[in-house]
Amino acid sequence: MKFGINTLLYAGTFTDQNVKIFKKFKEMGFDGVEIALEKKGDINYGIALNELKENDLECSSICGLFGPNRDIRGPNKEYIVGGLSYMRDCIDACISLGCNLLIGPVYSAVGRANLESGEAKKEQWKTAVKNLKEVCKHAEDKRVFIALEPLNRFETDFINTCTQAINLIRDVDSNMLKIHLDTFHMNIEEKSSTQAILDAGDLLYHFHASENDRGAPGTGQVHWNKVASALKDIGYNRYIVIESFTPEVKVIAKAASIWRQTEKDGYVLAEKGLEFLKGLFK
Ligand code: LER
Ligand code: MN
Repeated sequence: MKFGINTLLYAGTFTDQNVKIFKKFKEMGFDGVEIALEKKGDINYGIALNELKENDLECSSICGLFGPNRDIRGPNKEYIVGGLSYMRDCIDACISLGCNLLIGPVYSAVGRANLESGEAKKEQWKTAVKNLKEVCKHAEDKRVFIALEPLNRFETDFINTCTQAINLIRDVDSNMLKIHLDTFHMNIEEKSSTQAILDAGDLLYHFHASENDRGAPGTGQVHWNKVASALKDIGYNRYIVIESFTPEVKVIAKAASIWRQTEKDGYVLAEKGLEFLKGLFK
């Protein structure tokens, strides 16, 4: 098992200035960094890769999040174009940073959660399948996997559960498309997080560790022993990335409804969470 940390804990828009933080991540004991890419051009990939190497870290994954004007499930054509081009940029970022995994809810805009008619939903499903097929061709050429993350009901009305993600992947029918599960979202949406992990099985390519209050893993109500045992059962040995947010990083605080501090700061949160996770998988 390898452990990573998502940059959203420290910066909404990750830029060249933020790479200085990698040294601290290494000192804390992380193996990798999950870089949240807001848009192409925010980071000089050469500088970031150099800083990762200097600190004996790797880029575990690129975290893709669609803002309001990027959305591949339609019907807005401009947003589809924006979403597809952003996904291609994320895949290219993966290549430049020596990683082979784009993760996150890259099927719809975060925060798009409405009551839709059955007909509208069916159309959106078809549109998402068509567009994911297209993006998967690019992913296949570049040998980059895409792991789709179900989100809770307040952040999307489209893919809330592992079963829905499996159905979408089945319809897209590409070997490049995989699943990414997050303990925070599973805790809200799944009947059983254990069952969701078992159902994902070999398709599980990425995992976010986040407490039920988005605080440090191990400090809240998530059933971590059951989660760990299910991950062991499916032979999961990829990255477990701590994903958490603080109110200081305004963009993501709004998107993920983070209104209060759960720890003194992001460093304490990451350190506490990592110590707990390492103990859990010892
Ligand atoms: C992204 O990984 C995630 O979990 C979302 O809830 C962020 O808004
Ligand atoms: Mn997540």
